[in-house]
Amino acid sequence: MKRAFITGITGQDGLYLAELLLSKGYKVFGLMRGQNNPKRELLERELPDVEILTGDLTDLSSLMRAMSVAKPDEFYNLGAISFVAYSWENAHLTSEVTGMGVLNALEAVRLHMAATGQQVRFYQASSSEMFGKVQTVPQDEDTLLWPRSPYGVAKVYGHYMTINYRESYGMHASSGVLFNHESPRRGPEFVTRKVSRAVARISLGLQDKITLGNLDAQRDWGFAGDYVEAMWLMLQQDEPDDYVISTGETQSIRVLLDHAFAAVGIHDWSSYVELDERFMRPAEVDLLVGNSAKAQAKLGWKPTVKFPELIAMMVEADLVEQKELAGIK
Ligand code: NDP
Ligand code: GDR
Repeated sequence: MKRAFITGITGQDGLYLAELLLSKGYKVFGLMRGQNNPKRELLERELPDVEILTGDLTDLSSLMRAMSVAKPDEFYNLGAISFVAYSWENAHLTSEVTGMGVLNALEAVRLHMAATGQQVRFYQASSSEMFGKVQTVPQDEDTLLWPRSPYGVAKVYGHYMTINYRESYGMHASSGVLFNHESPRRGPEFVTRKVSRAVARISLGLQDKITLGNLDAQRDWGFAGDYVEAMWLMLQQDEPDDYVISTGETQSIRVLLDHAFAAVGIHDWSSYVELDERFMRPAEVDLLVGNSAKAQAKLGWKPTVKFPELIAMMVEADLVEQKELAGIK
């Protein structure tokens, strides 16, 4: 039985990845932070077979302790402060967790391998936010990195540190440069889920409007379930490498609104949407669209869910959840 250790187990990707690995027969361990994490109950209910270990990416000794219990064949580093907007207000903390946390994770793996002789493969959750002010369209593994937020800068640090550990210590360390991926499990602070939830509530008469920031930004949005498959595939290769994972199609927030409102039969959303400066960012990433040709050729990976289907899936799930919460039959 293969053993996997996941940081960020309580996040969107952690849940999908744990599900995938359990279905493949892995023994899965997940790192959970805090003495009373509110997501523990959800994790225990949805994935009772995951063994929870406590620790924090900013605490190297907690990672080493977790490693000595998990003894993993594969280490997936998904833990991060991942909300870009929050990263300006908490730049230092974001650098500690999203940046230095990667160094701690790599060190925990390196020291564990040196002490036990065990081989551990490492996955780093890098991000299309590293492309920031994009220098080529579409973006691929060779595109120059130009991050536009403290989050993006921290991810660049983690990305290069992963490459450096591969080159310095011969570690099987791979970095997945993943473009935005969404699902009904997406945190409500991100724009797709913010919209799908609000649209569900508006259609049920529970809310009047939704307040947003920049409607012109364009993102390459895929389905999280597809993207965790790519993470696993990277660690099954003989050689470690870096891969862009994306759909190759980009949509604006306006198009997102078109699809989300259409899912509840509303075709003119203008009276339901308000703009608010508070949701504008000090520096914006205007356009992201990825070229995942390398992953498609080498990993045999490809996305299976199209954008309209993804948004309809999210609105549908939010309708069920909101009806349940409001006691609507
Ligand atoms: P989420 O925000 O849903 O999950 C983040 C996870 O990190 C949570 O489990 C959170 O725990 C954990 N975490 C936060 N701080 C710490 C800490 N100090 N120590 C240990 N764990 C911590 O993110 P996603 O699942 O969407 O993304 C997974 C990874 O992929 C992240 O690194 C993200 O930056 C990256 N990424 C995501 C993309 C996307 O579109 N989803 C695209 C590209 C990269 P808690 O629940 O306790 O807060
Ligand atoms: P992003 O995702 O920053 O791309 O990072 P997010 O959904 O937060 O923003 C996408 C775009 O929508 C615009 N936007 C708004 N965003 C939010 N959250 N709320 C709003 O009200 C709003 N109005 C407009 C934003 O300005 C932006 O242009 C996500 C995260 O998962 C990162 O961790 C990951 O690395 C990247 O995707 C790839």
